[in-house]
Amino acid sequence: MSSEIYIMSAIKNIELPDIGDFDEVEVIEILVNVGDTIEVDDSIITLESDKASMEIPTPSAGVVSSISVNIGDKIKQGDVVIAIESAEENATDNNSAAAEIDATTESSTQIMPVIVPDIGDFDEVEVIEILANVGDELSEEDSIITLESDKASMEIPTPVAGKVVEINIALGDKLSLGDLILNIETTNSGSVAIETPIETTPVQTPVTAPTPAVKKVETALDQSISTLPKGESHASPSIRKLARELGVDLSTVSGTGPKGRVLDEDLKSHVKQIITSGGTGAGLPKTPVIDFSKFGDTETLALSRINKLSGKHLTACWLNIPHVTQFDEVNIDQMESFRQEQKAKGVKLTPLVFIMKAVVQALKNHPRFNASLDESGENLIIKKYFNLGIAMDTPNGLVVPVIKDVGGKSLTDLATELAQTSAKARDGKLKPADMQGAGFTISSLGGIGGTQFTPIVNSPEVAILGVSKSQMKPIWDGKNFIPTLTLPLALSYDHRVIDGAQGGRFMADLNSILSDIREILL
Ligand code: CAO
Repeated sequence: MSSEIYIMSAIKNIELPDIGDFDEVEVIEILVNVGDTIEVDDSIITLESDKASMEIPTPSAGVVSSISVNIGDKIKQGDVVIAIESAEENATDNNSAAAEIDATTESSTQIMPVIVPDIGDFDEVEVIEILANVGDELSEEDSIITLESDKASMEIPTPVAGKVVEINIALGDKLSLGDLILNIETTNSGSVAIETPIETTPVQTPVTAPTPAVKKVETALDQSISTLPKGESHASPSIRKLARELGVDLSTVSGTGPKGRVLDEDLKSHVKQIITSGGTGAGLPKTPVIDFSKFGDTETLALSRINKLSGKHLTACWLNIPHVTQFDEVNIDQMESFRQEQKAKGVKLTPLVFIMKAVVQALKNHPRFNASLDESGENLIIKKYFNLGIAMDTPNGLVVPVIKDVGGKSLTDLATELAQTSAKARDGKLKPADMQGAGFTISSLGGIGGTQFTPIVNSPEVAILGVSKSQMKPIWDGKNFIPTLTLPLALSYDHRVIDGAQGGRFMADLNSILSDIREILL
């Protein structure tokens, strides 16, 4: 029997992969035309949800034979986006049709190289973690390495399941698109989950691992949500690259394209304006660089990855949001006696779980506080779900995981979930999805101390509650000073969205819910 390599052409439907926690996302751009020749990982469409825009890459190369979506369509996972005619190199036994059929159905062991997929507009990105070892049995989509650029860190998943036979990179290596990460022995027949071949093809001869398009989309999403100002995602990779070369922060450029997308001419006119205005732009004055060792011994400590990421985010929040902070003190005698009763029965509840339930009640009464401004800054998107971000202190810095559906959970459920989530946070095990989807954030320093502090609104949210340590205080009841346990609260809000009077009413309502906890306990 003789074997040979031949090229066959097949029509493949390219479907929308799993793009995370989104459904029915709008098509805002179609980046290919019928007849275009596209390579693996070329972007084919841009989708936009209320949270992020994301370019969807093709997992297969070929010639676009039809486009099944239109601008404005709302599409979901599994919808056909385009069809391509692909030329595939196949090895088969040309003497036996039966052998050919067997080959398509039987699984066989093969070594597949896993390469760096298209991770967006990044090049030479550093390996900061290797998450797999030789001999590990991996499932599809298990993370294998973490890369870190100056803008984001991202976990790269394996697109196939199998056993790691060789790791080809080391910590500190700088990787680019297509670099070999590891070799994996797989019994997978080589088909890529998101491809839907219309024609059954014989044994495939993979030369590169299939691109993990699914994870790539999540990565793009994570970046736009957690590390990049929202506007920055609304530009093509080439514009982003040019902006980076010119040192322009794209979030400061107003885009005239669809949905505020920054176009080439927008970037150029922005730069021209800076040049004509004297070259300094509207940037902040720099603080002086000082050699502190002149004054005594010093030590230099590198900021952690989380410090750097949260630092950028907090700076953006601080600079973009006109903050007002309103303070109050709540009589929590009733809550404390209930808490102590529960403690005596062995049920440990910290004040935070009561505060979470009370905040949700107050958010239901004041929907403006559970909202985000849309991109134009002219509309408020009110969230009908009640998920709370909870600021948590970890050895590596501040993280804000999200506790979902707080209204639907009991105090004890919340206490358990808080304990599990803070353990995960401290161990650095939180996933991007664990930190997304909040409508409002609570930062509690009550277990640590202090009488008050002014929390920074966690954009794109519009308000945040700071909680300090409760104290026994003498409160005048009209006749006597009564010893009362009081809880200090600080509500910071975005004054573009919330007026002082609304802030005052929210706080008064929260105060009354917390000082009489019967409503929370129902
Ligand atoms: N007043 C008085 N005591 C309080 C209190 C308050 N407001 N809040 C908590 N406590 C008590 C608790 O009851 C507990 O004491 P007991 O064990 O005797 O009951 C103790 O303080 C420790 O509580 P905790 O901090 O472990 O638990 P929590 O539910 O209050 O908070 C978590 C959980 C994860 C939010 C917290 O551990 C944490 O990380 N806090 C820091 C948040 C932070 O960094 N915020 C700043 C962000 S901006 O940089």
